[in-house]
Amino acid sequence: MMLTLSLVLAACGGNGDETYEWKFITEEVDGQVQYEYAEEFAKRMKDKSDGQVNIEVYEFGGLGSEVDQVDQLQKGVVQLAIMSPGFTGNMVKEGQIFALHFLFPDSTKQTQEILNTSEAINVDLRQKYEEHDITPLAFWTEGFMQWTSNEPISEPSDFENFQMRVQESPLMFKSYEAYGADPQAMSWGELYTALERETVEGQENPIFFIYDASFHEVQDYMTLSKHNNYVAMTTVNSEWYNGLPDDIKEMVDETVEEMRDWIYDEQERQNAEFLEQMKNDTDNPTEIVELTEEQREAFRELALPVRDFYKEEVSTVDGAILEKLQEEIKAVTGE
Ligand code: 6CS
Repeated sequence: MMLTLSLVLAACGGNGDETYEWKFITEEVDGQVQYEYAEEFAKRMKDKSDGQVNIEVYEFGGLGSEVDQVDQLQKGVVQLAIMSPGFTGNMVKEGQIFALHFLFPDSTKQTQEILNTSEAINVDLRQKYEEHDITPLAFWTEGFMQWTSNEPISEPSDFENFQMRVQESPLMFKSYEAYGADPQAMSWGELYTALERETVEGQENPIFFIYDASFHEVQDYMTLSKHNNYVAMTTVNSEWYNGLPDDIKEMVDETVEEMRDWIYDEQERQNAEFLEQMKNDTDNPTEIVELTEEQREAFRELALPVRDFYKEEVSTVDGAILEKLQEEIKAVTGE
């Protein structure tokens, strides 16, 4: 009887004296959005647990490339990770949905609302990740993606044979091939040098990242294209997460929920502040060009058929996740 009782207690709640030491990796460095998320998450968990949960946050670089980090989460070397779906493109094929240009609304707020509530993403896509021991607990935007280059980009023909850096996702290749570009995959750790040496001619990222990673130093133009949103995921090792005592797991879930608004405001702030800094950086002048709606439309037209490619060639469930997501997007935008 006593034994049964203690087994039940062990399954339901943490032992009050027990301490937990977890590792949380991010794909960014101190100050950048993902890293700030992990630091704030760690702080909240420590406070809530009265010091029982200690999370060590790792900057990008120390534990290998972004793809290496995916492997470390799967193996449980680390328990938590902020992960960009682009780096799981060759494994969780459905996750490449976020590589489709002009899919989400032209509003980060509405995009975040969809990311928070979508069943296609939070149930169906989550399941696809769980097949690979990765549980995404939240999906969130780091802001609109923009292009940088050394020549202006105002129409698709400007991408003709353009060496474009992308992440490890076949669908990102497709998206840029649709504009006539020649994409190449690499880690962002190698990107500054590649741009400097002109191994690649351009890249896409949110403004805060372009400025903080100093890509503007080795690029002359930033095109405000808003062709996509940068989506990141808060992920945990599935087996580890499912084995947590109930009270500790609830604390994790609650903190994930609290972080949604917190990180939304953080990325808004960083993207706005770094845009101003870039405008005022006379040592490294960058010409900032905003595409008109008409100009964006020309890219959009070429991007649309990539959705069929996703449904027919990429998706393992005949595009069902994309179809559901498109309905959910319509419900939010009313279009
Ligand atoms: O371009 C990249 O690969 C990087 N960009 C961001 C915004 N975060 C991390 C990622 O690895």
